Amino acid sequence: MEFVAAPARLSTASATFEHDFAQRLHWSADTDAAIEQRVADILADVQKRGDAAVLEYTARFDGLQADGMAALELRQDELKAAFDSLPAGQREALESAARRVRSYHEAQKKANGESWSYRDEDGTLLGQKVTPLDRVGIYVPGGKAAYPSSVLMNAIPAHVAGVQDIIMVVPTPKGEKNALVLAAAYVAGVHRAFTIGGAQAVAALAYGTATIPKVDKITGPGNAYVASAKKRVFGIVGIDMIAGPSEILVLADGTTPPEWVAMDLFSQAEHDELAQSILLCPDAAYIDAVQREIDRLLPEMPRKAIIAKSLTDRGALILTRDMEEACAISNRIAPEHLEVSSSDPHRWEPLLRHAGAIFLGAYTSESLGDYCAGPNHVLPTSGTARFSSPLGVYDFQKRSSIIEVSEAGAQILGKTAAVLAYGEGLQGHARAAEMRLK
Ligand code: HSO
Ligand code: ZN
Repeated sequence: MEFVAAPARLSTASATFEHDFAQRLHWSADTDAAIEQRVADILADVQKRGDAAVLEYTARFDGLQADGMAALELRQDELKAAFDSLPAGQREALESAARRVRSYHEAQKKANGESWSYRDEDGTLLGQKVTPLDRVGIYVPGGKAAYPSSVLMNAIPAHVAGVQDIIMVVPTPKGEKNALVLAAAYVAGVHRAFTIGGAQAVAALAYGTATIPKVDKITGPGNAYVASAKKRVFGIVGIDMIAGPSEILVLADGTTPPEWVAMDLFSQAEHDELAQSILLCPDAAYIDAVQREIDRLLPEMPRKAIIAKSLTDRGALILTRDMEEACAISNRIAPEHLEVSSSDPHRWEPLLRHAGAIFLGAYTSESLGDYCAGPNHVLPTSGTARFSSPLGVYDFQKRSSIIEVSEAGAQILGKTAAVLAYGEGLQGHARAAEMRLK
């Protein structure tokens, strides 16, 4: 079967641009009512029956029969054995990626994850104390999206934050374990791991069962059932974000070899038929060259069916008037990954405000960021980069305000507080402040 990847060709100079652009970018926020109901039922059942319900769903949905929950736990020696079983090349790659991801997140913690305080002139101390979460759950998808790199990207920032108990869950259909996922858990320092998945795993982590400890926050990607379950348990536990299909936007000035750009578009298109790959460029001949490379390279790709569908249904090659306009459109899209494929990327970077991660220069392929550059690959999608940030150490920390009012400080603050408290009709508040006045 022959596959064709035909991304939409748009031009900002065209009279129909706004309409065509809106159609391409459209995100359906529809949720499937049937999935919602099934997830609600599973959550309620796990909350009520605990381990017994988790065992039943795991047998039913994953075809994994176990006598008891103990059989679904992956012990540390099994994680280590998985690591030892890998070829040396894979072991080294995992360790070197983990090292770089760790260094990046340690720098992140230093820069914006430390406690701080200051004293007023009257001796009053004010500050903020940063503490790690006690226990987090990391959801790792099984099946076609079982990514060991995602184990590193979730567990390492948790570790760097100082989380003492990192619990991983990974669906393991028919009990077939993914050695790379287990090995990544070992390298990243996951404390406990269970071969469970789906809404039942999210429920077990959120409510706790006799075997699965209740966590404070659940992070990690998952399918529609997992996403729905995470939304429903939010409030009982924290969650990171609800990640949509991958996206890449390449902003090109026409100086990068077009085959590099074509392959970068493929790199996210191959994740998912719903993934979105977009090229913005002011040079029409260059856009033609990229399309030629797409046609030439596609037949070589093992995932050509997914790539062809993703590019044809959701992809776009957009001709802009100039690079400034390309930057403005990129800001409107707020992509998950933004490549500035230019000989002068620092000229454009100041114009770029909304993106999960910005990759500067022709050598910075997005795929390096997915694995080993260092920054996190869990990023806001579907335009949410307008208001949210990459997964980071800060997602595994929380902040407490610190207030220590001196005797002198209480004389001033007490009067202000009392006035406002009487204004709100709250005597107790006012008098608590006034009692401390001399
Ligand atoms: N690009 C994906 C992450 C990933 N890529 C994992 C390869 N493996 C999400 O942004
Ligand atoms: Zn990727």
